[in-house]
Amino acid sequence: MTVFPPNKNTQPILIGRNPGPFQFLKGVIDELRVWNVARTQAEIEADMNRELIPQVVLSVVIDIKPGSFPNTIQLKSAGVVPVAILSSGMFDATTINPDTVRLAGASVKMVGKSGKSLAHAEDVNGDGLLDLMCDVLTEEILLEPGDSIAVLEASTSDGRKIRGEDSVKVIE
Ligand SMILES: [Ca+2]
Ligand SMILES: [Ca+2]
Repeated sequence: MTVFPPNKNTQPILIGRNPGPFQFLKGVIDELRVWNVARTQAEIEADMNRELIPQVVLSVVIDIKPGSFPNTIQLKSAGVVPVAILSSGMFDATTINPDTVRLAGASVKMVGKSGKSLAHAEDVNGDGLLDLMCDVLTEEILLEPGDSIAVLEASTSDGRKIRGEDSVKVIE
């Protein structure tokens, strides 16, 4: 790719066009980026080899307090809130890294000396696909009384992002 103009000046930046006689690039320009610092060859190469489009976040179905409704969250309780992340034909919830799970900011409770996340695979909704059951710490939940939606975000072990939400009834 030709960088033009090569020197610092007050000329407008041209992209896909020559500064002289009107001459336009015959082609397509994609993933254009402008930096306010000079970049090294290595940095440019690293970017070229990396996925630059924003990562697609996969929407998944979650069930806070499986088998129960409304999904009451009592903020001052010291316990945990169980949440199931459901698998589908498109998505295997057991590929989620439990350490990355955040339900309204709250992480999965850790147990044991090695700090293992309190999560396990279980077919919560009886569709034959194993889902991921997690117990998140109530004290970490960033919701207020009256809030009606809780969002869960997590990543799979291969780095894909997922997001799901469920209704909640938040009380003091
Ligand atoms: Ca529920
Ligand atoms: Ca299931």
